[in-house]
This record gives sequence, C-alpha cells and structure tokens, in this order.
Amino acid sequence: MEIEVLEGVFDANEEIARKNRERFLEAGVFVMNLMASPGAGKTSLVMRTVEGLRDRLSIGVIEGDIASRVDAEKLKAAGVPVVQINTGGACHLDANMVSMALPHLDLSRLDLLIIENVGNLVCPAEFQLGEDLKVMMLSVAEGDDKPLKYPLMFSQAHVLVINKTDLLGMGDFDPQVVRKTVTGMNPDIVIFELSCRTGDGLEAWTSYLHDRVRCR
Ligand SMILES: Nc1nc2c(ncn2[C@@H]2O[C@H](COP(=O)(O)OP(=O)(O)OP(=O)(O)O)[C@@H](O)[C@H]2O)c(=O)[nH]1
Ligand SMILES: [Mg+2]
Repeated sequence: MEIEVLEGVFDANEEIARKNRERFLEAGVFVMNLMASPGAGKTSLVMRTVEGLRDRLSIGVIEGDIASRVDAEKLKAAGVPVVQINTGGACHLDANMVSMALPHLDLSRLDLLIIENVGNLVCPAEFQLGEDLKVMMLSVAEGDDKPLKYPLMFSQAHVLVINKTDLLGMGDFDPQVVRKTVTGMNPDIVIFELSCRTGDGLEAWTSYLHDRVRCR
C-alpha cells in the first residue's frame, strides 16, 4: 500500500515535470539541476559559473533551501535574477515547487536557468524537475566512499563535479577512486575536478556548460 502511494507521488511529479519541460522548451531556456550534500559548494559553483559565463549567456537562478534567503541574497547582490524557494522542511525540490517559481522569472530572456537543489545526497535525485542536465557535486571534504554509499544520485547524474580540489592531500580523498566507482555505475558521466576557491579547473566546466547550452 505504501509503495502504491509513493508511486502516485512520483507519477504526479513526473506529469508536472513534463509541463515544466514544455515551458522551458517554449522559452528556449536550458535548465540545469544542481544537487549535492549541504556545504559541498553548490552556491559557490553557481557564483563562479555566472562569473564565467555572464558575458556570453543570460542566466537566472532558482535557489532551493529548507529555510532562509542566504544563498538568494548572495546571487541578488551579484545582480543575478534569482527566486528563492523555501521548502519548509522538505529535503528536495519537486516539480510543483519549481513551477510555482517560474512566473517570477522572465524565462524568455534567459539562456540558462540554474536550479540549486536542497542540500541532500539522496532525495533530490528522485524528483524530476523538467531539467535538461543533472549535475551533481561531491566535495573532497566528504570522502571518496560516497558514491558507494549513496549510489542513486551518482548513477543518474549527467555530470559530476568534484569540488574543493584545493583540499586534496589534506585527507585521504582519492579522485581516482571516485572516478572508478562512478564510471562503473554510470559509464557516460562527464567528470570535472575543480576548486571554487582557487578557480582551478573552472574554465573546463564553464566551457562545457556553454557548449551544452548553445548546442541543445
Ligand atoms: N576550500 C574550499 N572551500 C570551498 C570551496 N567551494 C566552496 N567552499 C566553501 O564551502 C562552504 C560551503 O559552500 P556553499 O557554496 O555555501 O555550499 P552549498 O553546497 O551551496 O551549501 P548549502 O546550500 O548550504 O547546501 C563555504 O564556506 C565555501 O566558501 C572550494 O573549492 N574549496
Ligand atoms: Mg547553497
């Protein structure tokens, strides 16, 4: 019985995600869903991505958090069109929350919409939002065993960003271990190693994303 209820929830979400997708296609906006644990560096990557691409692409952001406007205020201060969704306790964004945020953005003016999901390594992967690209981030501080322990997000993502490479060598995180585990479960995944702090490796990421937006 519980399984049926859950399936109903996922089906309803898929239907709204399809409608979101139609709106995105109609507006000609490429949509990226950014997922990771709390503190992995999602907002830092959004800021760096905007910095790197804002002269070439028009970018808007939806910030998903359980509470607060902290992340949205950072982006607003940088002059980025941003809508904050507070889930009020839910550990992920769903398609309906995103659809309610859309009227607050002028989609037809955007080339790229970045959705920063709620910090969580499990639940966001279960809810389609209507996005073109699922990007997940793992930071060096979290440990290289995380793909084994939380496989769902790693197996669904199109892109994995390994962040905080400036911390490599301070612990026992081995990027090769992550690459081997993740490509074993998801052979087509594209992997970037970068540091939002130092800027190392960011150029490869922004140029990949630019091409994805332009070549959709
Ligand atoms: N050393 C280091 N710290 C980083 C890097 N990227 C982000 N940080 C720091 O990590 C902390 C969390 O970064 P955020 O960008 O807020 O992380 P987040 O994933 O958006 O966090 P939530 O939205 O709360 O889930 C901040 O103190 C950042 O300055 C990095 O590449 N290296
Ligand atoms: Mg954040």
